[in-house]
Amino acid sequence: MLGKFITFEGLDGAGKSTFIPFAQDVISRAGHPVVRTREPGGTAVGESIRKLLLDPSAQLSPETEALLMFAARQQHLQSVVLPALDRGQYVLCDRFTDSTYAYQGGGRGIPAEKLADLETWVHQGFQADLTLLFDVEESISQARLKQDRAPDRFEQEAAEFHRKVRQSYRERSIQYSDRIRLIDAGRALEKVKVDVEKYVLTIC
Ligand code: T5A
Repeated sequence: MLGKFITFEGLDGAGKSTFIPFAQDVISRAGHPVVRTREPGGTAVGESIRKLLLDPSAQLSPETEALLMFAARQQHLQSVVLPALDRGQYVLCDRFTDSTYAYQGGGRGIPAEKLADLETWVHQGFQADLTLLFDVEESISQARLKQDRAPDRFEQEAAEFHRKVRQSYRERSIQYSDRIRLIDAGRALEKVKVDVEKYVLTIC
């Protein structure tokens, strides 16, 4: 692969969307072409799946939820991410497979081995070059979520769900310390930016 794949992870409202444009600027200034995308989504099919997954009225079992995440991911990887990397672009992705382990694994209780089977099938060995994990207490991330729109299906989950998701993320950051950089996202924006720039520049 000529390009680099950087993923952004964390609880809903942790600050991913705030810092992705900043990371994009850092990479552009370093002279690399960069594109942004997201999961679930990033393709027409993926965005349709996203609507279903986030719809609070959708009655989905945890297994259906996980399979839909990986279905959207398969489409996204093959038609957007891998071609962009082949062209030498830096791809910034708002959420990726760590979200599935954290939300469907940690939050919903699907065993990691089942998710790993799907990951093996869909990823075929592919991994992010760098993952920035925006770590923040669930009470802070919940308070940051936009008040001007109704919560989606994940945002409306109880605090205990978000606590388990965070715990799962933190465990993965230890297990995959070669790739995942944990950033204390509970601090002021300017302090978080310093870490984002520092870590992004390590692969520029
Ligand atoms: N999902 C996704 C799964 O369950 N499994 C999967 O495999 C995948 C891929 C997708 C949902 O799907 C689930 C997880 C998600 O619930 P999403 O589009 O990623 O949803 O939505 P959210 O994570 O909910 O995205 P948000 O935009 O709501 O949250 P962000 O991007 O983390 O937060 P952001 O940047 O919008 O910040 C929220 C607010 O906080 C402020 C910002 O200005 C903003 O107002 N803020 C700060 N304020 C003070 N100090 C700081 N340091 C701040 N950082 C941000």
